[in-house]
Amino acid sequence: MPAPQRIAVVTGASSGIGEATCQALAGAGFHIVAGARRQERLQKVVAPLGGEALPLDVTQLPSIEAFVQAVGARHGRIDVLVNNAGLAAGLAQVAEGRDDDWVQMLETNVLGLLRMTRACLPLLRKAPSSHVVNLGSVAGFEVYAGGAGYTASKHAVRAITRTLRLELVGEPIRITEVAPGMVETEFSLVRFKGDAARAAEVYRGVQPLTGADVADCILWVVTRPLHVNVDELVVRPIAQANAFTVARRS
Ligand code: NDP
Ligand code: 8X3
Repeated sequence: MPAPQRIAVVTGASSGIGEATCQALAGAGFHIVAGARRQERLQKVVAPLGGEALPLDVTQLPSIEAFVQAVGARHGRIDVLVNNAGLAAGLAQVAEGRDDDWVQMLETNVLGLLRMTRACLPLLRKAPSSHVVNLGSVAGFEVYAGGAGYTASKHAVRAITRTLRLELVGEPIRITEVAPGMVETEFSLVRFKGDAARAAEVYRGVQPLTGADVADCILWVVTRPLHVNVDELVVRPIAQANAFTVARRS
């Protein structure tokens, strides 16, 4: 009997790294279940891949529960969970920081990832072997002025990933943090609340990573032999040495 198609759940799949990850994993034979808030965008991503789009707002516990319940009812297990949904909101220093920005980043990047992982664990345990990939960032081990809310959230992703590694050891569940540097997606447009000129300035004079570059890393970690756990993978553009040291062409 042929092995059943492996199920990959990708959060935040309506754009950027999540969208590219759906494409990369579908290309490797996974059945994709994609979640995000923007359903029209999500449908456009999964339709050509033969995948499924389900509404998901990781800041809302009932939304997470409905999403995971639907995956369980349809597939009975999860082989790969990519916790990708996330965002930065603003670049204000702490003295001028906005509560709603901090709450949104922490609710999405930290609580959303924690709650999504907890909800998916029973289905990850139903697969013969499974894998959780968390999207961290170089902001998970570096800091920069104006980044306190975001860097705190990505430091937390790093801590959660390492904690899960301890808690899951002995089970056939791999756990990886993929930590990219600068990737040109809708990330900066979201951070600067639709200010396209300010977002474009982030990538001026440099060739950033693309969502596909990061998806390639995710594909690589999940396709290693089952006894190989890539604990963390840091990837940046060649022109970026750390979060704020970037060689730009004039
Ligand atoms: P994008 O803005 O292009 O994509 C973010 C995705 O997250 C969207 O699909 C968005 O979908 C989804 N999302 C946001 N909030 C929620 C929510 N509450 N519930 C469900 N989905 C949500 O940015 P990226 O692709 O760059 O970001 C993906 C991940 O990569 C993030 O975790 C980010 O922190 C991380 N990262 C990005 C880097 C970069 O330079 N771009 C570098 C390092 C890490 P929707 O709005 O439809 O819900
Ligand atoms: C995104 C990278 O440097 O903008 O996670 O924080 S950075």
